[in-house]
Amino acid sequence: MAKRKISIIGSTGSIGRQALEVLEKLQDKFEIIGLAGGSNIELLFEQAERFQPKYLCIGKPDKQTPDVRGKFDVLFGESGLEEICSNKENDIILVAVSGKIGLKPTLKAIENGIDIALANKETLVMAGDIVMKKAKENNVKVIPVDSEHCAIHQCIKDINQVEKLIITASGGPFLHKSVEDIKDATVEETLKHPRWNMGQKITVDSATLMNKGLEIIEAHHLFGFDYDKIEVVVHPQSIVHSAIEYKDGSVIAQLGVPSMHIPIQYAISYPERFEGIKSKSFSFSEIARLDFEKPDFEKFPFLNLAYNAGKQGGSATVVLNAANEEAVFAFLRGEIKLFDIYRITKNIYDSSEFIVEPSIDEILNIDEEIRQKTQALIKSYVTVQK
Ligand code: MN3
Repeated sequence: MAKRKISIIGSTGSIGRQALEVLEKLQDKFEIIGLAGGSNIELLFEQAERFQPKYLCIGKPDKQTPDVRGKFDVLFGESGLEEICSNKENDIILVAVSGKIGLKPTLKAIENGIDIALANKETLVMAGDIVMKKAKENNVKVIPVDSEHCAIHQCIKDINQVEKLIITASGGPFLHKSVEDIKDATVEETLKHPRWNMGQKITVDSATLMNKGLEIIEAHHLFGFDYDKIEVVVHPQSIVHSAIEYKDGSVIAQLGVPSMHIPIQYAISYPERFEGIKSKSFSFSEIARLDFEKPDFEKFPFLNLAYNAGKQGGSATVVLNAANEEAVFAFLRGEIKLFDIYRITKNIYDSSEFIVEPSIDEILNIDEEIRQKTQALIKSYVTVQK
């Protein structure tokens, strides 16, 4: 069988690194066409030496960047990402960059008929309507890497018979802490996620449950379900990765140990399955118990805000995403408290006007405007606190 040709944009991030661990095991199944990394150039070169891609895209070259032209076809920055994603040699692109930088390259790949394994939430949160419409027009598969959506993707046989989607949430490090504890949470406490080892931004989002909020929006676009047909249930063990309920009341769930290797491998291999990196067989008796509970919407107000923004549609989710991200960065810099992330995001959200069907350029402009507006608000918070 011919090898499947793949490029990874964002190969030095958490998902990208784990994807290469998967691909190391599947060298007889895949050929790597392109790798693209951001600021971790040392790691990117290490990966390039090991996996020998045809194309190498360097996000932010500096004076220290060694000259590897001649060894690889070297591309740079955002235009380099778009070039890799326009290259029809690829059968599939793993979009593992974080943030809005994933949007345009993903669209390029879709326009060129290349399937997408999508690990970048912002692409759908910011422009889900446009992206999914284009994917349909170009007959392109968008396979989710996010573990919950990957689980739902695995459960669905006939989407027309599905009544609702049930997304599980681990609840993060503050699940059973009081509101008072959460208010004074340090960056360190917030970054201690009980189940998943991920990048910093998503780990903070998991602590506030904003990550789940973004995932509701992601699910709406990926599977075309109304928001009132998307339910969140807290499941601290993170063994049930999500579930669907069919019209007849039958529920199908996908289970597995919490490891991103599985959804990454599924997304790049679909519709096939390979043994790959699987280390041991799943054991119900070892797990012994699975707990479920309702999410606490008062303690985690981001959930409702995300449902509201999703139902509002258009640019509302762009505003939500940009304001939250800027506030999370300020929290990580120690400028604001954990609860301020919500306060600031809500303030920006409530004071913004939305447009119904924004174009990609409008989306990117709104994103930029909201970031500036949020940074200004953060400055005023910091001044007050001093
Ligand atoms: Mn997830």
